Amino acid sequence: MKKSFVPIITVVGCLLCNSPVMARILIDGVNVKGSLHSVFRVPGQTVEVALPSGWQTDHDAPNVAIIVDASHQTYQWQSQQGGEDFTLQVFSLIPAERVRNGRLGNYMIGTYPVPPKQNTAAHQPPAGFLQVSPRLVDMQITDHFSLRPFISKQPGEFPKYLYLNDKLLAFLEDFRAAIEQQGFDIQGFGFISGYRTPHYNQQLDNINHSQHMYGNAADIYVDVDQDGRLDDLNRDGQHNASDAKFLFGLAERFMRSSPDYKGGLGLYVPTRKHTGFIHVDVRGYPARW
Ligand SMILES: [Ca+2]
Ligand SMILES: [Ca+2]
Repeated sequence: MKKSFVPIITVVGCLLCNSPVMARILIDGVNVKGSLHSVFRVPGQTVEVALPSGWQTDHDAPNVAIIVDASHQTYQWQSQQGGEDFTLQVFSLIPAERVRNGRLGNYMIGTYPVPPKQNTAAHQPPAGFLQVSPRLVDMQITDHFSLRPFISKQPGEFPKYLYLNDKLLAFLEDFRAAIEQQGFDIQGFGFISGYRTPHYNQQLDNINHSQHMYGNAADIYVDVDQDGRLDDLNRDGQHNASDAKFLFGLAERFMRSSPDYKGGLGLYVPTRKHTGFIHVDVRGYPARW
């Protein structure tokens, strides 16, 4: 981080601390249940932090508004009863107006479709991009995910740039926990891709309005044994399409039972070129393929 400071806001009356299924903290309306979360905003934007009912800060202010400046910032809250803490990392983005001829520095961003498809929030070009230096690559951005898997896989020197909707991060954390509750010893996911620049997305001959370009999407698989392919989730002794369908079913049931999340789910069975995986996104309305 170029600069960080840590205002400790003490939380008292931690009535919900032992209830993992209940709302914990709302960050710009996103329900965050873990102990580490990150948001990506351009300078001047405001991040609204709302503590759950029953929590108060030592300033007697249950709601906090953070105004983003030109440097990354870290905020931390601690439970007065101990044992609970929450860290919010606010990443300051390079404004999108700085993109020139489809580039930021030497890094190819490409061009976002204009006008946005359907003109929905899910198709609005990012307001800015995070400059990713080598030292940021393995930085944790939530409890179980670092920046690394979300970086566009296109060739190019550092600094690289990306945008992420932090609601995707909350989704991935919650979905990971849901899979764990099914009895799988899962830490993170294997990633096929996270953010894609329009430049890279075009090279992949992908659809014009891919949610990957808007930081809303990830292509993931369960890889507890870390051999680079989807695990034998249905435990039939074989690695094949049925495991991808099993994962898709888990995601479908999770999304259907989670009012916080509406979005896309895509099934990709294994081929000679890639393992089985699923696409997930938080576009705000259902899509299936
Ligand atoms: Ca595996
Ligand atoms: Ca199997």
